[in-house]
Amino acid sequence: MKTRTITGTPSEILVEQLVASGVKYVFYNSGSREALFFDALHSNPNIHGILALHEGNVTSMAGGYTQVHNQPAVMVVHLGAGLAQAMGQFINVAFGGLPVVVITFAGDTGSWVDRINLDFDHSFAPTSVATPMVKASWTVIDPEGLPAAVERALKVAQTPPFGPVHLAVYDSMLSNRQVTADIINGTVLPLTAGAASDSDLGLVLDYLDRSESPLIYAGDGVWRNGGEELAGELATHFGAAVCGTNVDYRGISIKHPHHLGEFEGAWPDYDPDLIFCLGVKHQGTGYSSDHAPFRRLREGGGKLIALGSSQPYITNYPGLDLALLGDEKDALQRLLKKAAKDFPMSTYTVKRENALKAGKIRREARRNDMLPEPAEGLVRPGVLIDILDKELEAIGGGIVTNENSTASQEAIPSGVAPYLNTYIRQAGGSEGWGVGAAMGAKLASGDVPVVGFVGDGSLYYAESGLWTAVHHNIPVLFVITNNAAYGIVAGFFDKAGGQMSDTRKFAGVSLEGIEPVQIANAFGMDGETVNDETKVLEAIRRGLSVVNTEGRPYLLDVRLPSGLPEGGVAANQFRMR
Ligand SMILES: Cc1ncc(C[n+]2csc(CCOP(=O)(O)OP(=O)(O)O)c2C)c(N)n1
Ligand SMILES: [Mg+2]
Repeated sequence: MKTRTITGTPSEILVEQLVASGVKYVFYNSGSREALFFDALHSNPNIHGILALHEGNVTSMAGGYTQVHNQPAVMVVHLGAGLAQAMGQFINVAFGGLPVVVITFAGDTGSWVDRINLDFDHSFAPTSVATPMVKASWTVIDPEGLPAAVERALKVAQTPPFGPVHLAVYDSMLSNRQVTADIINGTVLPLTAGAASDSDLGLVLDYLDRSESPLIYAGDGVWRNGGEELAGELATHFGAAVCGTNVDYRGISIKHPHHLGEFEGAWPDYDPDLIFCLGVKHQGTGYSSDHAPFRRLREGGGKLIALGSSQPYITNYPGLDLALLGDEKDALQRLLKKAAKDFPMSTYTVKRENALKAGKIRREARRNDMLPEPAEGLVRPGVLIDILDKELEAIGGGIVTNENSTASQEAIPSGVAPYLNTYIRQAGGSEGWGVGAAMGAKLASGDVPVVGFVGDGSLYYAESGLWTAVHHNIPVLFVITNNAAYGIVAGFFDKAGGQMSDTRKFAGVSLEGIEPVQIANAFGMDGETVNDETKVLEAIRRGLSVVNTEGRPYLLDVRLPSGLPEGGVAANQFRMR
């Protein structure tokens, strides 16, 4: 183990340890009590502070950063108040199991007074608000322990199951007294789960071989270990249909021709006799219907098996026939090797045809939904997503952080591996992720282009993030799918069958009279409105060229058909005068 002793202020020691651990960025929002910390951060040329103007964006940037390569991100928010503001976006970090380390400072609310502005009561614990959202949290009292606490936080965040960690540091450490401490050199060694046994993997192959209609339900455990393509190959080999979760379609690319889309819609349609849950965290709605797929499987004599690198990947499956803990990529490599030898691909031609047919039918249905009749002055969502996907592939592929449901990546045409574009989703469904996530993704991806594909409603949770893109010159192309509504919510209001659906007047979901380009301009970003289908191609090309060639952020406000339900209009809502 390599350590070196340094003397400096606690703030300098903290920053020095972050640098020694290989942390390149600290995502933050500033506050006055942390003056010496931000001074030390800004003075160190080996690490960069990235400023967001709201803690939601601090969090989504840090989260988006980790979603590209699964390496840890560090963020600092101001005291208890900043931490509380961050928590809305922490839903995405927590559900995604993202290795984000959040650092806050906290005052002593016991010795002299029991009220300090913006602080939580430390008798209750400075980590209390974060507790439900993090994997571990510690309050740090001794400045000499800062290096160890930082290294431990980074290590725990990236130990399977990956997840966020909170460090609350007493703000008595923000003074300028000199402290001597041991800095721990070197990034935390990447950890992988152990390997599943040969005999257990043999059982998986037997299940796949014997099943008439296998369904592989793949999730984030697969891409975290770099197993996406192998997982796709396994599905192709055995003629298994594929599905994902609507918060993560990367386990097996949505472009895989066997992909049926989201599990919820896929299983009733395909009626599998085997569900192979592969590195996927299943979640539900809190009702007994959550177990419906597994009940149906059991009643039909089907099998339910799960393989993943840690416990969350086997948690929500009642009555598993086989549960395997092991690194997903390693397992996939060995499964494919053994399959090539003992389970010839030609055996599964009929199953492959069935899976292909099912994938095609479901994809076409989704595409049709996104390609209604053309309308003057509007761009159909299917046209937009097709062009975006194609143009990004044409320049070698990129990352799309996708926070919209109107122009879903579920609708893009299938393709042949290797799939060049990566679609990243907000892992916990908490709105306000897309603007920050795109910037975090870009900081992580380097030269790989990033498109922030953001619904209009989603943009308005986080629009000040556009300023961050300008201020730090993070060249992201923001594409706003502007349907002037909380479209998805409006759809549910309609289905609820209340007065709004009877009168076709919808309250609380119409977002008329907002101009995203003006918002971008006000924050110093150029942009344009696109309201003609024939102009989408050139606008996307121009946008990609601005970000990739000129190296600055840009925004396209794409006008889609109204997100209100058919025949719906905005209700007249309360006006004070
Ligand atoms: C923090 C949070 N608040 C509220 C919601 C409920 N919600 C889900 S989608 C959505 C609106 C999304 O609007 P937009 O981005 O315009 O997407 P569209 O459905 O119109 O494509 C809202 C408010 C949520 N998911 N998260
Ligand atoms: Mg919308």
